[in-house]
Amino acid sequence: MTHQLPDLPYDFSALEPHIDARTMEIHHDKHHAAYVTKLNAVVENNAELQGKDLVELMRRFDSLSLSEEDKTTFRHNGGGHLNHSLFWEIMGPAKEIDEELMERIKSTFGSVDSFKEEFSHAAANRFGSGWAWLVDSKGELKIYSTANQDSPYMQGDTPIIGLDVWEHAYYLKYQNQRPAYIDAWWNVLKLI
Ligand code: MN3
Repeated sequence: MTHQLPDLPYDFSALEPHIDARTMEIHHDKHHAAYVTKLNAVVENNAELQGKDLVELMRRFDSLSLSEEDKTTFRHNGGGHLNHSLFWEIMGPAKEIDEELMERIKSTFGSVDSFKEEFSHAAANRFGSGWAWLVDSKGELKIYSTANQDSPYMQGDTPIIGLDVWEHAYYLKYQNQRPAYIDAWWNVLKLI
């Protein structure tokens, strides 16, 4: 197997009460695991995807010569694997403030509060399933959202902070209250 499900770097319950243990367990053990399984299946069928770095492949997604069906499978599951692998790492039960990132955020968005406001707006207004992102885009910080599991690497950007706003990320605890989940999530984002 080429790609592997990373271990969660903390217990399922570590992000309580903001994200509940059952949601974390299903999200990691079922959803993320399924992306990895389907990614490995499409890699196995396409030599073009074998032995290559996933980020590198995603950066040149448009030029991949897979069948349309395999390209869609790779987009959803390669993106899903990359996005969730980052998501687990940027969260934690205790803050580990990234001072350099904080300074960049302040100089780009004016203040941490205005950054949070703009990011939360992008997350709340992503229609349907997707992600909100803080990315490095050619040296500049930018906020936007993507649909489904589309990765910022597909447009040449590097994701720094990503928030999963698929219903599977919050529905057990927050039901249809996505803004309440977004508000709570800032408590478990360890970087800022
Ligand atoms: Mn998810």
